[in-house]
Amino acid sequence: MLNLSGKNALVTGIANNRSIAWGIAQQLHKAGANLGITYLPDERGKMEKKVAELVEPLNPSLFLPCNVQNDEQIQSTFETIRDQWGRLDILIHCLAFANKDDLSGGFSQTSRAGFNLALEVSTYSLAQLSGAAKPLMTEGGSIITLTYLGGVRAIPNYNVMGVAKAGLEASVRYLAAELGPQNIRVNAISAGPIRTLASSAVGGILDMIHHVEQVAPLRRTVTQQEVGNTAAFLSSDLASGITGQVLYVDAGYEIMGM
Ligand code: 0WE
Repeated sequence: MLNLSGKNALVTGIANNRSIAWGIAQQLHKAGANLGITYLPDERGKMEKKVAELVEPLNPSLFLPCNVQNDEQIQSTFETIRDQWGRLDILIHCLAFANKDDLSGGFSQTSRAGFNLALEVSTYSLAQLSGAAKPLMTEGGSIITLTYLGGVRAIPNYNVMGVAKAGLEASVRYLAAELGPQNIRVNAISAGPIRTLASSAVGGILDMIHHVEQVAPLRRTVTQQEVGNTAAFLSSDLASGITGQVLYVDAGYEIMGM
């Protein structure tokens, strides 16, 4: 049986009850993990309140602000983990951002600033958080990130995010090679399209979901819970031989040619 009791897991990227990170946090909790949750702080503290209320039933023992564009917040997050937990076992990276303007029209029109922003938040942050987690994963560990097929294929409008995800998947391989000797595994889950806060802001997402429902072998999309179950598996000792991989949780869509 899948058992994460005694394991300390940090989950990033929960924005609301549709977040894939929320599906992951729920499944890690169900498997018995001790949770730390980070949120993206805003000026009015609205996000802090909203995420705190949402995660309360999971009894997180840490609840911390962490904007990956802010080095002090990252440092303070991992200092708190060291002081309060002593050790980290599981790091869940569910962070991405691009300017909305850069998720439509021509990729060749992406600005330098928009390109840098998307890769800083969506790609560099995995290396950054993994580097901070490394000294705390003293008994090995599991690092999991979320990616999307648009990192491997040209998907209309995904544009700069596709480049960011290609870099993210390469980062998974380099991090797996670096951290493997310390028994830290690094993998990505490539989720099929799901209606979330991020995807709902994208024009045409419902048409994409409809297309997946016609074409995917399972004739449906996947749920946050299914992604969460896969993350729980990859976090557990059941996946002790798996590192550097991109695992598709997409109802089979990726294998199809037509
Ligand atoms: O990775 C993603 C979402 C990425 C994303 C979405 C937004 C919308 C709102 C990153 N940044 C922003 N910034 C915003 O201001 N997905 C896999 C979901 C997604 O996003 C798409 C998709 C799919 C699927 C964008 C274009 C086309 C398809």
